[in-house]
Amino acid sequence: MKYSEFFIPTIKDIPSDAEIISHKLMIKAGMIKQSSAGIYSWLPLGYKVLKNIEKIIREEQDKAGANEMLMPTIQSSDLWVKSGRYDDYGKEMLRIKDRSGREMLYGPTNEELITDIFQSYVTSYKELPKNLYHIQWKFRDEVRPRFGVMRGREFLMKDNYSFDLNEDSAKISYNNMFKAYIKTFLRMGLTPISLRAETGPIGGNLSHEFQILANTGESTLYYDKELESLDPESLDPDKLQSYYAAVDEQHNASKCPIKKEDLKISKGIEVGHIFYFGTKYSEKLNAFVQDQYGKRTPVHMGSYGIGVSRLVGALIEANHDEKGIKWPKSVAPFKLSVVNLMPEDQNCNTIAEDYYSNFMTLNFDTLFDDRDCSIGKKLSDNDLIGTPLQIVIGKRDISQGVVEIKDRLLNTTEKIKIDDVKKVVLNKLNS
Ligand code: 5CA
Repeated sequence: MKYSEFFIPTIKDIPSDAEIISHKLMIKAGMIKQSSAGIYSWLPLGYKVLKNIEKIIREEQDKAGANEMLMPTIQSSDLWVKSGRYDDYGKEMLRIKDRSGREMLYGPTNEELITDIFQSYVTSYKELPKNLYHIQWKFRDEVRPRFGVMRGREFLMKDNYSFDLNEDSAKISYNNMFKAYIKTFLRMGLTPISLRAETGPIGGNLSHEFQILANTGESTLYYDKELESLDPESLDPDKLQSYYAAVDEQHNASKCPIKKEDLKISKGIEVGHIFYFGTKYSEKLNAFVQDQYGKRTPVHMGSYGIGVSRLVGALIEANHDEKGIKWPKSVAPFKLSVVNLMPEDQNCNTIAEDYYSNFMTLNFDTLFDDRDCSIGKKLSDNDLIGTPLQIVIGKRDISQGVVEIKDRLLNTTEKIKIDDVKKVVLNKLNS
């Protein structure tokens, strides 16, 4: 993509209601535009990141055996009346009447709808277990939407729902998702800390929250230091769940079961939440199957959420400096910038275009900064939007036969011979 053709409305003046760094940087870097309180348009740069995050989540869900589908955003109130949550959800639910006066709502979550879909088709234990998910916009009329996409009213969530014959089997499904979550967040370059959590309006008695470490996070976490060095190849959910981890309110220093030297204290942001709630919805919404003895039995369910749009903000909270965003490679909107500081110089142009076409041909999403603007603006914009690797082409360097390669994540620059650049950058992109 040529910068001159891409819509990145970077701005200098940040609205005063942007309190936290990720919100400020998302607006400054032209990623989102508020449309009304807690509701945002995703501009091209922001949308690219959102899609990259979705892709990692989708790949890990598919690998874990979950089936992707898509349920509507607008639901009828009927199923919610049956589950008993139509009143319970209170003002957080956006209620809508259609033209014939039927009560509809913008889904804040999908337990009711998915349970109804399941019960329409599945009648035997032989068809279990099943795990269905979708990535769909939700609406919750939060009392105080704030922090940009971190606590929006409209937000994108990946939510799945597991169906099992009994509790033992449901716990296998739960642990399977637990593991998929850890892998998902590790792939995004984040450090996930899992902890036992309250179940709130979703219900049930087993639940874990997934927080990611970020110095600017809202929660204070106390946890076993082992949780900071997980190996994605050998994750044992039972073992992970046995490590100590707690938020402020749960932590009591005098009762903490681990040694002081093993205890870490850091700030975190909740990005995922999983629940096992047994037969809470299946009994009310008639999701019964015949078991191996021919007896009708309600299915055991779990639900599993990841805040997809919140992750964009959380990733920035975990990865930024005074110049702007530092995207981990796996989610970066562009993996590489080719920054031509001298577009009026034929030599610089030829070299820049050669690098650009080379990396585009190799399928690396590359931003070619071909703009006619000051050198300072070019350098600061590329740092602000956080491209992890940057090839900076300047006239003086070229006359000495070199080009600068900047690693935004390590904060290093090196001069590389013009002819070695492709090889060196390719190695870095693949590492
Ligand atoms: N039905 C369950 C799991 S599918 C559920 O709704 N869980 S939840 O309420 O915990 O939400 C799941 C995830 O969505 C949260 O961990 C959080 O990352 C994200 N989320 C929740 N509320 C918001 C919000 N207002 N803005 C942005 N993300 C949110």
